[in-house]
Amino acid sequence: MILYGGLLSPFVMRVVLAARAKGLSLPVHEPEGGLKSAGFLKLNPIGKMPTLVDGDFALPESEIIVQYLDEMHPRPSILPDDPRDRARSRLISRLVDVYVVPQLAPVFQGKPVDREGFAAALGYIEHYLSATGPHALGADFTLADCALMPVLFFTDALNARGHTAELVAGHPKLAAYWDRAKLSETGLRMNREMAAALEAFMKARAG
Ligand SMILES: N[C@@H](CCC(=O)N[C@@H](CS)C(=O)NCC(=O)O)C(=O)O
Repeated sequence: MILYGGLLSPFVMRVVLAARAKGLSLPVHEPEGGLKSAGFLKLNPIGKMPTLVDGDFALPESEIIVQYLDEMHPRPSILPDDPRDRARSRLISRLVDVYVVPQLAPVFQGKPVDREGFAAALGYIEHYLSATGPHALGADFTLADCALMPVLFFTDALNARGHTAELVAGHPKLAAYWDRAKLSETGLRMNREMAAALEAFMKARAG
């Protein structure tokens, strides 16, 4: 299996974290010729990362890729056993996609952070987080952590642009979660990889 994409993408990192948690080896490669090349569009007509290639099967969309990996390699599962916790895990991932990521996108286009909108999106996550941790839903590392940790990287990395770390600090469960998660082995590795990818992105953009 190969995952096409770059580690700065929170969607790519979601899949990478899930694969690591499951003990799967999943090399990540930037697509040769880029996301909009004819060759890549044959694999994924949406022209976005991540795209998983497993033999003759190519699959887009981070959430669907994580589900595929989980069904192909069921143990350890990336979802909790309890149906309500499973639903909560999927919900946090959905909330990240629908409410948190759209708050990050304008910052990459040089626009200011919508502090009110960002705080509201983080508030939705806060509501569903475990009060005890260590992970998003409690004892087990799940899909919710895979979705959440990469976007929390950006709240630190982009703090200078919009005091986004302060917005996290305004949500006690989320702040405590992120303080723990970023010091975990998984979090330290992820932060190193995303920081290196962000630096490379900024350098390339500066020309
Ligand atoms: N819903 C998709 C979102 C994927 C996505 O937007 N990826 C971005 C990188 S973070 C991308 O490939 N952007 C390139 C483009 O839109 O041209 C998923 O979960 O995989």
